[in-house]
This record gives sequence, C-alpha cells and structure tokens, in this order.
Amino acid sequence: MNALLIHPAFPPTFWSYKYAIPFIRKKAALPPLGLLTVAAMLPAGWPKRLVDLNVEALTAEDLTWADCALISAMAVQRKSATEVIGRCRQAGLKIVVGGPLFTLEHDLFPEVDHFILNEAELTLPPFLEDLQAGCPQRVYASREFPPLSATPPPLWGLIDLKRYATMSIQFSRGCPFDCEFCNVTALFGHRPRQKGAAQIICELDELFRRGWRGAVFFVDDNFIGNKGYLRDVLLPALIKWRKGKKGLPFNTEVSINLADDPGLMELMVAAGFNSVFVGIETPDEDSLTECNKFQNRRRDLLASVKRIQRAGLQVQGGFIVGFDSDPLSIFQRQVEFIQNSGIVTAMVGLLQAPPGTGLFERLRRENRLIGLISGDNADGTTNIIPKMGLNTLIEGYRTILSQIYAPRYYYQRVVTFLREFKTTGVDTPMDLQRFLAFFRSCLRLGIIGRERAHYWKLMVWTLLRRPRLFSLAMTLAIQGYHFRKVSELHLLNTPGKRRGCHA
Ligand code: B12
Ligand code: SF4
Repeated sequence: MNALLIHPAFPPTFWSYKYAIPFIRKKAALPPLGLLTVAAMLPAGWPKRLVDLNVEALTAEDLTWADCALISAMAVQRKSATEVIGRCRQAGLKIVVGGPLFTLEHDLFPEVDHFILNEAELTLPPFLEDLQAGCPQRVYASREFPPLSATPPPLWGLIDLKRYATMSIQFSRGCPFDCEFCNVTALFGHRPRQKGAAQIICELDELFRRGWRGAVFFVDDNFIGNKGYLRDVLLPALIKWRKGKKGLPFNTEVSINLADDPGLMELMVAAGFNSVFVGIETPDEDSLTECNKFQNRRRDLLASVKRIQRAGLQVQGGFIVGFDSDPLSIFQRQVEFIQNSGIVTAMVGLLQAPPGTGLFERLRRENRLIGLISGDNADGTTNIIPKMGLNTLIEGYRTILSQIYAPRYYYQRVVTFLREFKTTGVDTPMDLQRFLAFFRSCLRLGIIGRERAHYWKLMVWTLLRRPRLFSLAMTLAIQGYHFRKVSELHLLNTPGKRRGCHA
C-alpha cells in the first residue's frame, strides 16, 4: 500500500507567521506533527510520502503513485482539505482522514472513505486490522484517552526540516482545568497524560542528529499539567541532555499558575525554555468567573506576567472579548493590560463556541449559536450571538487590533518587555539566514515600512541598553510586521460582511 500523507494548506492566521517567515527564508512555521506521528504507526512495509501543502504542491505524480491518501486537518484548513479530498477522489484513492477537523465535524465530508477519529493510538490499529481482514468500517472513534507511553517518535525523514522555522515535540496531552470555551479538554480530556522522559530525550536526540539547532515547540496544551513529574524527572533530564549542546531553545504553553512556582520557572529556564504562551483571556474578574477560568481569578494578572518575564521566560498571551459579563469598557481595558504587561505577542479573538465545549452546549440551549466556528480563533468572527450585540463587539475588537499592532503601541511594548526580561543564554545560534534576516528587516521595516522610525529607535535602544537581546528585538520587529498584516487582513474583511457564520 503506497501511503500518501497530506497536510492541507493554512490561510494566513496569527500563528502561521506567514508574513514573518520569508525573512528567514522558511516556508512554514511548524511541521505537521500529527501526520508524522501517524506515519510512524502505519505498517513499516508501506512506502510513505508526505506532502505538506504549506511548503510544496501536491502533484499529479504524487496522486498516481499513491494507493491511499491519509489527510490530517484542523478546522481552519477546512477549505483546502475539501479541495484535497476532491482531488484524491478524482484520482481514485482510498481516503482516510483524522485530526481535530474531522473529529469534531466528520458528518460534513461525504466523500471520505474512513474516519479515524480522536487519538490514532486507539483508533488506527483496529482500522488497520479490519483493512487487512478486508472489512474496514467507515468510522473509528473512541471515548478513551490512551497513555502516551506507546506513542512512537515522529518519522522526521518524511519532511525536509530546513523548510520549517521551528520543530515540535509533544510531551503531554490534556489539561486539568475546565475553561468553558476550550475544546482541548473535549479532544484530550482533563487528566494530563505524558510521555516518559526517555521518549522525549530520544525525540530530541533524533532532531539533534538530523542537524536541527533551531527552536523546538513543546506542543502541550498545558506543559505544567503534571508539575511533580516535570520537577522530579523531565526537567532534570532536559538539563542533563542540554549540557555541551548549543541552540534548540524551547517554548511551550502553560497556565498562569506557573507564576506561583519560582522553583519550577528556574528549572524550566535551566532546561532551555525561553518563552511560554499563557491563556490570560481577560482582565475582567466577572468574565473569568463566567468562563470558569478559576486559575486566573483572584490574582494580580499583571504581576504574574512580570514574575514569569523576570524569571527569564517571554510571555505570549491569548485574549478574548465577547463574554456575557464583559462591560463596554473591556476593549480599552484589554489594550491597557496588553500594553502594561509587555506581552508583545498578544493574540486577541472574539469568544467562539467550538463544538464539544460546555459553551457550545450552553449557547445551544439559549438559542444563541449561528453556525460553525471558522477554525481561526483570532479572525474577528464568531458563531455566537453576543449579549453586547455583534456590531458593538466587532467595533470594539477593531479598536483593540488597530491599537495593539500599530507601530507606536507595538514597539513601545517590545521595549517594556525587553526592560523586564531576564536573559537566559539559550538561543538559536546565529546562522547565515538569521544574519541576512537582519538586512531584510532593515530594508523592509527600516526603509520601506511605515514603522521605520520606531524600528530604528528600537534597534539603537537595544544596542545601547540590552545588546544581548538584539537578535530577539529583531525577531519581535519582524513578527510585529506579520501581526500587523494579519490584523489588517481581518479588519479589511470586517465592514459589510456578516462576521462569523460558516453554516
Ligand atoms: C502545535 C499546534 C499548532 C502549531 C502547528 C500546527 C501544525 N503545523 O500542525 C501552530 C502554532 C502553527 C498552530 C497554529 C494554529 N492552531 Co494550533 N494547535 C497546536 C496544538 C497545540 C498541538 C497540535 C499537535 O501538533 N499535536 C501533536 C500531534 C501528535 O497530535 P494531533 O495533531 O492531534 O494528532 C493526533 C490525532 O489528532 C490523530 N490524527 C491527526 N491527524 C491525523 C490524520 C490521520 C489520517 C489519522 C489516522 C489520525 C490523525 O492522530 C494523532 C496521534 O494521536 C493543538 C492543540 C492540541 N492539543 O491538539 C492546537 C490546535 C490544533 N490549533 C488550533 C488552532 C485554532 C490554531 C490556529 C487557527 C490558531 C490561530 N488563530 O492562529 C492556527 C492555525 C494553523 C496555522 N498554521 O495557521 C486548534 C484547532 C481547533 C479545531 N477544531 O480545529 C487546536 C486544537 C487548539 C485549540 N484548542 O483550539 N497550532
Ligand atoms: S487552561 Fe488552557 S488548555 Fe486548559 S482548559 Fe483552560 S484554555 Fe483549555
């Protein structure tokens, strides 16, 4: 069986870094880790090819070569996935699909032969057995959450690492918290399940062996879901692994309670972490209560962010507007919070209700749902009827975006952050592309760009005040260009168009 693994194309989104990665001559931000992992679960005797539409084209020759297509997608890839399914159907391939898009919306794809839903560790083996026996079913699903001890390392040999800006590794799945809008717990449950430290070291060794020295993203829903194991086993193992090696800075996603644990932060920094994404959501206490984000409540969120930054971890933040409890002042309060916190990478979205979440069920009961989510949680669309009215919400959202990514506000935030940030020492080693990225940024941002005065002011300020952070300042300037372009795209789409409904 010739297996063609296909990753559909992403539209430009906040995390796609579509407008930033050309500066370092990369094609995509991250590799399709789900497909690379599934590839390792397929029979060893099957010849395999992986086509990631984000870095290359799907050719007629690929389709002729293949016997079956295995497609993985999240909701935001819906359009490209539908096109790919059509092409595979025309080529007469057996179509097998999995991943979040299909797990949550499988009834929308009549042309698919087999749905391998939820986690492939549980649902792929019975499909392969039935296939072998000549009686494969259409849908394989599971309500169980498998241990990750048997998850194989990804088949990195199927992709060209050099085309990606960052590599990824998954340590754990699941999150102990229960935020009402979040589909992570619907997909992966509340009990964090993790790989053993030996599995992680083996995956890192393989990336290192293949010459990777760039950043590695631990793609966990909440990396600190099991603090005991981190403290006692994984982080000490990572510290040991890192000795004598250059590069491979780590980043991940955590909940805000990391700020309460200086020992854990110290260990993470020593292990090579330099950045964490935190779901801050909102500075409004009532809205935090409403969405059950109790780990963010009754704390000084600003002080928590500063503590993490001072420990040596850049904080990237997720923010949401459109809660029932949001007062009309929320838009300005969000802007003020983001500016004061020095969270440079601030992703702001409208509240959406993904299927499978508590919010989706509540709003269905209240008759306040209008179709599906777009799949991009930060594109200014929503599938809910907000209490404050859709127009007010969208206008307020536009006010936020037009401020926080505007050069004056954005560069100000970079300086606020760099002042606070404690340098750790682990960074991506300077290579030719990063060196050239500086000259490209000089040209694009420093000469052509409307942000030119802010750009040069930042470069000079960093050289004089925080010279060790010069490379980081340049990276943030380039990322700011991406955020501005994506937000302009979303703002341009807004007037006149009914936002949200993808029914
Ligand atoms: C890493 C990650 C990213 C990375 C990399 C994405 C990429 N290249 O694939 C980055 C940071 C770029 C990213 C971006 C975005 N992401 Co993202 N991301 C994740 C995250 C944290 C981990 C995904 C991962 O790598 N998992 C590890 C692998 C091993 O697991 P897996 O992919 O789930 O695969 C398993 C199963 O699903 C199944 N499977 C998967 N595919 C297939 C295929 C077949 C054939 C079979 C049989 C089985 C199978 O088997 C695998 C093993 O069990 C998830 C959260 C999560 N826990 O899943 C969100 C998540 C997938 N992202 C999400 C979103 C919304 C986004 C963005 C739209 C955010 C934004 N506004 O910018 C963008 C869109 C992507 C883009 N490039 O523009 C949502 C998707 C929701 C949905 N219903 O579709 C998730 C679930 C987070 C969330 N709770 O909202 N993301
Ligand atoms: S802490 Fe994050 S991953 Fe966990 S339930 Fe809340 S939003 Fe989801």
